[in-house]
Amino acid sequence: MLKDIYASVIHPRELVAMLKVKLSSKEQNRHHEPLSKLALQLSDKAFCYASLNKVSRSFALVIQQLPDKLKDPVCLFYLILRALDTLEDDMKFDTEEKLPLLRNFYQYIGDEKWYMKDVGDTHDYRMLLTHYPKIARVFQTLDPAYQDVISDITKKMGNGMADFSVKKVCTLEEYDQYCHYVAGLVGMGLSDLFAVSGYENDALREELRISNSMGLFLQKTNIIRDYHEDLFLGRSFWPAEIWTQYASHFDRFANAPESPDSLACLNHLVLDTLRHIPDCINYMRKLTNKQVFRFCAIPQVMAMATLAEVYNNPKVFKGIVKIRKGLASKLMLYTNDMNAVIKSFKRFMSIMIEKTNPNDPHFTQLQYQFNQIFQLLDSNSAVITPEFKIHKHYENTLMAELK
Ligand code: D99
Repeated sequence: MLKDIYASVIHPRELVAMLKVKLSSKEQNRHHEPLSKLALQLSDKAFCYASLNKVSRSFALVIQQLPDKLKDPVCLFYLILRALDTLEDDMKFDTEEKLPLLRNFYQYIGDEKWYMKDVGDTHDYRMLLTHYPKIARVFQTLDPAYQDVISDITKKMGNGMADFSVKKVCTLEEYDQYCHYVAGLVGMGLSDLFAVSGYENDALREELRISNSMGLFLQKTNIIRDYHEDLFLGRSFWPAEIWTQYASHFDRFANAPESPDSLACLNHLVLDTLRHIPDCINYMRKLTNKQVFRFCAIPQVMAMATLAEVYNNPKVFKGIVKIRKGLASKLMLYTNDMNAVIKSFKRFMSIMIEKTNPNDPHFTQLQYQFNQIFQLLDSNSAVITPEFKIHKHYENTLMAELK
């Protein structure tokens, strides 16, 4: 926190934003006791929101933006996915035990007799599974239409996780498939929940590709950012089809963070992630409810800020690169409409353009992708104009370089 305050000395507006977010979140995270103690004191629903606060405070803040009717279904959706993710992450299970657990978990999400002791890497994740009956009881209070959406996504995700727990992510197709299972399905499930609530159009349920992209953009950004942590944990989600072009072993990048090959690999993964941005813009453009919009847009602009931070940044290979807390707070407070999203996306795209190394092997594709996104951000229509027009912004940048 102190580091963040120093950093915000040169960003005074971010200090204001940080304080506003801190004060606004006061009433929510009044729970400083451990979840084990809270579990005995709180009602089932209060325990669910206390768990959410413990597991991801910023997401708990984002969920507060939702209309009341959607808060509980989305909170339960998130907690149930976290419970499934905790089962997947726990290395104590051997495969023949873990596979049925993942594939069958969806059958227990409303079962108040189901729980698991001592599963999960941290106290808070262990508490989710130890006190799962409290989550199950709140799940039972949800409208059956919400229950059906959550159970359907949990079933598909559990099967997908089981499929990938016995194989590595190698090809780009497997990379997209894995991210579909763990994140794309979340985007699709949310489109269903938004439609069921009536706050968004039923047609959103048919928008599978752009709903999927909403999850893939966030997941792929996290996977790039988490290189060092995942290497340390002995796992990796970077597709071998990409990184083996730049190194013989995955830990090579950690040993040579500044090398052109390491940065070229990192930027290649960023290029693959940029591909999903047009779908995300088109998805956000379809939203009609302002609160649903904020719930969807805040994580997108935060991911965009993270992508700009990790791009061409050797620090990714040495530790977790996070955006300043003050910047995150500002994005959380001011991402109110599509114009704010367009402004933030342009800001972070420009940062990436400035950081682009002309000697990067993917320089041309990167420029093309940046240009496509700029055109889409400037156009009011969702369709990208066919001919490859050099965008005004580019002309200036390229002209400057050519001089
Ligand atoms: C997620 N994901 O927000 Cl996918 C998970 N933070 O990143 Cl219900 C579950 O957003 C649900 O602490 C929703 O660094 C989401 C996405 C989402 C999606 C599609 C449409 C709308 C929203 C998250 C949750 C955490 C999150 C916390 C983050 C800072 C920004 C807010 C942080 C996406 C997933 C599945 C990739 C983890």
